[in-house]
Amino acid sequence: MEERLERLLKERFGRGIDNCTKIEIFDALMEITKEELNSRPRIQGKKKLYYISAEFLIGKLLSNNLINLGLYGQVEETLEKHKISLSEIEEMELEPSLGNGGLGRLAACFLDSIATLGLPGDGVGLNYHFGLFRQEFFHNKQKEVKNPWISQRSWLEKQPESFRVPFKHFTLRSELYDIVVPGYENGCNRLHLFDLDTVDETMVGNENINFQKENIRKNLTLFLYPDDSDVQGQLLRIYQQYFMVSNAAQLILKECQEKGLDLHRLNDYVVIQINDTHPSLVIPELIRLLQERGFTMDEAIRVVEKTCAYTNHTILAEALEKWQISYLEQVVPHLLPIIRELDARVKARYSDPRVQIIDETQRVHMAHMDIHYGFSVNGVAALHTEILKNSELKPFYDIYPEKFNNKTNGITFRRWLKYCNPQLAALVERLAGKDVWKDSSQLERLLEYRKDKKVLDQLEKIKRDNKKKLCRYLYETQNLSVSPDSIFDIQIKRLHEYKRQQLNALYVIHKYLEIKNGKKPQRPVTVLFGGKAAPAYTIAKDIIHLILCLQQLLEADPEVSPWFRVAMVENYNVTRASKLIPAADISQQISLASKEASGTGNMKFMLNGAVTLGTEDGANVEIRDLVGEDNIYIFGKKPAEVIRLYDEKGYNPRRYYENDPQIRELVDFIISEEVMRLGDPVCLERLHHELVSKDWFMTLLDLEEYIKVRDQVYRDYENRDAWNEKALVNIAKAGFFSSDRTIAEYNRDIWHLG
Ligand code: 26Q
Repeated sequence: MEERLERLLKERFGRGIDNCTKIEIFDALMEITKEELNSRPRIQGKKKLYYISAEFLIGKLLSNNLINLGLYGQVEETLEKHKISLSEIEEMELEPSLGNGGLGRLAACFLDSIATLGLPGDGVGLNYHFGLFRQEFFHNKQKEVKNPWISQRSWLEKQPESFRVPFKHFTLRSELYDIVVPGYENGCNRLHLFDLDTVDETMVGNENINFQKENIRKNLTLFLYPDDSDVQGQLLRIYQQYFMVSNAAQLILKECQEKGLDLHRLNDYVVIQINDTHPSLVIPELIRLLQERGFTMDEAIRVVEKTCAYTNHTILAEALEKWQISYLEQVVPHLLPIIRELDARVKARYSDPRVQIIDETQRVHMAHMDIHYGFSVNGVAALHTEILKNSELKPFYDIYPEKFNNKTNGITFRRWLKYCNPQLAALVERLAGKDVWKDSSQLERLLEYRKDKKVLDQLEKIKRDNKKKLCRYLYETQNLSVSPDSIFDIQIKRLHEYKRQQLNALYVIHKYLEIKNGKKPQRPVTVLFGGKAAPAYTIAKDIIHLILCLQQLLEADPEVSPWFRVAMVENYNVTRASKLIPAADISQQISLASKEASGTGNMKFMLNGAVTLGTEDGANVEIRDLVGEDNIYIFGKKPAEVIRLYDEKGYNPRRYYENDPQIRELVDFIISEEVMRLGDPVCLERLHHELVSKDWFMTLLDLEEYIKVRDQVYRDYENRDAWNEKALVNIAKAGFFSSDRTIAEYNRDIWHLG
């Protein structure tokens, strides 16, 4: 490796390793890695998966690719000889932000596992030039700035493919860029990202993310939609979705035709996984393209419905996509006869208005189309799938019980342990064997050591080292000073009311007031937040504002800051996640029960030895069942009670606010003089009013118990051996949450590849 690197650097820059800049070394390593990637075999098989997704939150790729290629150690050693650390070189890589959060990161973990299991399966998505915005804090508020990530040095490789995508008023010609996806010690698949060569990056100003929504040719792939709360520019979203799926469908048919396959048996050779409803238009588009190739409507429908499978990621009604027919007519009028035909067939069979594709108000329900015209519908955690079957999608479950199945999410252990926590990875390898990277169930072998004081002390030391590293990083990048001797209590995820960062903030207020009243904690605590809010999601931004004001208030208070600190990490992304998670003691997973489909951060924390403080929601339920009540802290109303409260409209926050003086004190602190002095009274008043008069996600309902249990967590932390044992049990039981397991289940129950 050393020779190869030296040779390349000399060739390219005329200098050796010792005289090259970090960016030059990065360039050379990327080139070597690309050569290696392209020399690995493409994974082949009779049947191929196309995982279509509007998001692939892949993160930086250099280290990940080196690990999967088995070259990480060699490169690290070579650089070390020259007193360079691979992590410094890695900083040169820009992180692509091609996803919002969980759904996009899941797609990235899945690609890793699909290739690792040797299954033929490619991802298909869009090449957003700026992806999701970069978050900056300014006057205690979130500011959105554009995030260009494509430079001369990128993993994208231009492909010869190009397709014509027809819209109402014009036809666009696509371009295709591929990113090679290596399996861990296995062959490669690909991520296909479609783009347009007419996209004009100069449409976007320097210090903002504004652009004209009209000129599709110039703006189609500029940005990723920052979630569902941005109601502006819905037409552009439809343009993006159709562009993505038309290209995907044409690519699929082209690959089949090149192999000389009989399209009437498409489902023997192809399976399409529809990642949430964002790619749902692939169903009518594929039907249209098959009709162009001589199929009757009946024939086309018959084969498409055996080819497409749908994954649901949410039960929030407001996040389910429903498009006005009039909007679709303005963008893709040629799909409407097909969508109307699909709807007519449903209406002829079922009179229940809840299962129609086109409703009385002329909106097209994308999920309904997927369920009627796909062969599989899956939820992403056991509880989530049960809620889909028994309430959210019950009328569909009654019609098609055989289509419904659960696939509990997972994460790739290569990135979320081996790469991000090398010390723990080494200990795990030593205790459980090197096979863990391919067989995650081996982690259970750690259980033998649950009473082994030496191992428990090693765990404690590794955690402290990771905290120290994080402290250094936070200081260098954001000028935040926190102490590695404090408890690290972390909530990192997109800002959303249902995820309840506001509940965490109310606890911070509780602790602040307690310390001001002379009650100091036994040990200092550092509360870390991280997460972006959708630019149009006002209350989510108000919650960020509150957290940042609290950070400033506590920081400036010499009575409080030695004991209790709060910090919000700027621009939370995959890179920052991989630094925060290994340093966590406590993992905050406090969504309102029934609302978080699964969560995957919860799994990453567990794998890295953090203990969960969470509600009975999403995959937290499965974590609890695996580790047992002693090794997790569960609080709050249960899913069934919450669902009942919604059904009966039985929750009124004002009752809690008025009847419980402690709750009132905490909520009113949001608009206290201390906080109002630091912040924007409009935002703080609005948040206060929201909590008292609406509180749609029932923060106040769980507040009292949350405080009680969280206080208990801090007390239990003081019994260091017992706590380290909890950490060990969490790591040992995390094997189930490997995305290799998830993908093996998708393949066994849905895809049937190879
Ligand atoms: C919808 C319409 C218009 C514009 C944007 C959207 C949109 C964009 C992104 C809707 C939803 C998303 C993202 C959803 C998401 O990330 N869901 C998460 O998926 C994870 C993986 O399954 C789960 O673990 C999380 O519980 C779930 O919240």
